[in-house]
Amino acid sequence: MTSGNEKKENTKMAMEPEDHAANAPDIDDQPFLEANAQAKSRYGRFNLAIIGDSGVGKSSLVNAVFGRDWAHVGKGLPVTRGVQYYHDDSLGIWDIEGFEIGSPMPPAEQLRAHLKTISERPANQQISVVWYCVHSSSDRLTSAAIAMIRELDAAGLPVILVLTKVDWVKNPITGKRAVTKDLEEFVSWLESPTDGKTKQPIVIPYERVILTSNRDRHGKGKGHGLGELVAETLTLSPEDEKDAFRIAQRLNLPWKREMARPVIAVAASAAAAAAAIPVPVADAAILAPIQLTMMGRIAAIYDLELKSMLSPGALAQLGVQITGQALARSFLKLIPGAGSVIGAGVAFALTAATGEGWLRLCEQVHTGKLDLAKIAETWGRYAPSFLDVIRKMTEQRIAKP
Ligand SMILES: Nc1nc2c(ncn2[C@@H]2O[C@H](COP(=O)(O)OP(=O)(O)OP(=O)(O)O)[C@@H](O)[C@H]2O)c(=O)[nH]1
Ligand SMILES: [Mg+2]
Repeated sequence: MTSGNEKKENTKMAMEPEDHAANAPDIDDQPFLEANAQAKSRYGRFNLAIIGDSGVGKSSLVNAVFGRDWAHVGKGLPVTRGVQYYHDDSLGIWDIEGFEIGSPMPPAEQLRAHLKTISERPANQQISVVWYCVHSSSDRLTSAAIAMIRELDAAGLPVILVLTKVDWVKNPITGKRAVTKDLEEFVSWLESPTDGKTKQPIVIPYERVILTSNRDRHGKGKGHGLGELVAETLTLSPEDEKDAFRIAQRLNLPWKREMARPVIAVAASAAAAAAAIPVPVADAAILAPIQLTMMGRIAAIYDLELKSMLSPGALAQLGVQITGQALARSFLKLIPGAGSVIGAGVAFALTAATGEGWLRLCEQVHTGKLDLAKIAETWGRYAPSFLDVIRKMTEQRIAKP
């Protein structure tokens, strides 16, 4: 890690007037936008169904896991009575009401009708995983809930039983947090459920029980069990929808880094190939499309929609700064043996270091710590320093003996 001070100095170095505007090539921002749009459409949308009685905390869970205000996820389309569909590019939520009291139709039949309606919708709206939400103060599942879980299972949908609003109480002696005795009993009933009347074992085909809360009893804190909930949801997602889920969720950043690193590796290799015959610094712009494509893809992994969020001017400005011609020129004097041309090693290192910097910037935007509208001004703080580039060159040498 380089210190903040070091970073600033290096940035200043890269921003010397001679490196700027006058010699800056016109950057075509198309590869950036195209790669972003293509990656977004390739990853597709993750669709979750969330079922539970009114007020159990469904919307709060969605907000906590996906970082979207339910009401703002998109206009909820009342698909049919009791069913709403909310979506944006990467996430679709089927919000299904428990069941209507007093309805002449039994709950399982109602749900079957809802599932049929959903199955007739387009392919990119089909449910991958279901969170069946039950208030954790319940003492058992109602027969209606059991019938509905069976209905979901029969439709081939994996169900996570989410117990909501769990109260974790600190034991005053041990200091450990635990749930109430009643909830422990509920959970053990769920593990080997029996019929209320006959006491005979029954089957409830859910995959996992997860205890969650969005806050503690004082209305504070980050919540419990949400990490487990996203891990289980990923496990149960169909193979070709796992990436869409990794993108849609906001709790697990390492998943996104794992997706972004291979994108950086591919771009760094492509840059090295493009500079296999060393390129004069003045022609460093040949690396621009490669780097911009990489950045557009990484932005998609962080669920950032560049086109609607950045003005064309900001994008072009960013492109000029990012694609590293200014960077290359000021660095090259310092890189031993580089002279005035960019060789494969330097192209590789510059691209890899740029990718890492961009990844960190995207993380900041994604977590709401940085305003996307300000990234052109902020990029200097994330642009790779001379040391970052040297480090990448060294790593590359170690990797290729
Ligand atoms: N104590 C506590 N309250 C919660 C928790 N989660 C949600 N709430 C509160 O419970 C109420 C209902 O939460 P929602 O997320 O709106 O529930 P919902 O299931 O979406 O409700 P409907 O949309 O009406 O069906 C709100 O006042 C929340 O603030 C939790 O984990 N603990
Ligand atoms: Mg709600």
